[in-house]
Amino acid sequence: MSGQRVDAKVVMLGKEYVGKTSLVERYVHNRFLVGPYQNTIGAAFVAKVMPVGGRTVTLGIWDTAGSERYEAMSRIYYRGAKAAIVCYDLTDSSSFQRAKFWVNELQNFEENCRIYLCGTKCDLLDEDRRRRGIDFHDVQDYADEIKAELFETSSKTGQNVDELFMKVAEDYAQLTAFHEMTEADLKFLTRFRNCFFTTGSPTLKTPCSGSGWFCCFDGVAPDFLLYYLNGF
Ligand SMILES: Nc1nc2c(ncn2[C@@H]2O[C@H](COP(=O)(O)OP(=O)(O)O)[C@@H](O)[C@H]2O)c(=O)[nH]1
Ligand SMILES: [Mg+2]
Repeated sequence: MSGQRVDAKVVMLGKEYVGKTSLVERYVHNRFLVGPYQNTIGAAFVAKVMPVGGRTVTLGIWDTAGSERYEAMSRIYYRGAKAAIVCYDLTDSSSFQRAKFWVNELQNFEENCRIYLCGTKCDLLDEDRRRRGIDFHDVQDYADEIKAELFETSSKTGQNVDELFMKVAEDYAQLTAFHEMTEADLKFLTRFRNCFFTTGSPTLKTPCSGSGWFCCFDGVAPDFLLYYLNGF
């Protein structure tokens, strides 16, 4: 993939055999490979271009090995990642414990990386509900606690796979929209220092005393505004 511009680095994490490689295969090649299990050695890289709104985002996906033997290496792969898809097998509760390990790692060492929890192999639950190894609500509570998105996917049927990666790309595109505005908007916003502004285009309302930024929003604060404000 040399020479291809990658916008967002995405890393696949999770215990061996949870289905990380299958998820990438389904997403990138729209296929599900059957046959003897092939464990990923070290890590594999693929890139895929996604149209998001009027833009294109190239996701550069690192598919890691997942086994404890390669744990130290995985750290290299999640460094600088914008998103981590932390996988667990819906039928294997131990894999969920292992997912928590990766979440802790990310929280400690890569705090700007967004976390997407992904429960894999949901087709197995369609076959037999009793195979669910982790209660959905427990995972949802955990996802809320760590501010992660939660998806349940099947690489076998394709269920929710595109949706997962689309969400990753959309979130990333939204985040970078702030950055693209930085220069011009910052100059613009500087004119409104010490003023109130309303949602939409900032309009001068009531000048106020004191220093720093003051703002009041008629509706929901536009994200980019909060971004600037937090930066001050
Ligand atoms: N039924 C079912 N099996 C899956 C699914 N995803 C992966 N598998 C199987 O689980 C095993 C491990 O998958 P793999 O993607 O190699 O896991 P990895 O070690 O996390 O990369 C393989 O035998 C896959 O065929 C799925 O969505 N449904
Ligand atoms: Mg693999």
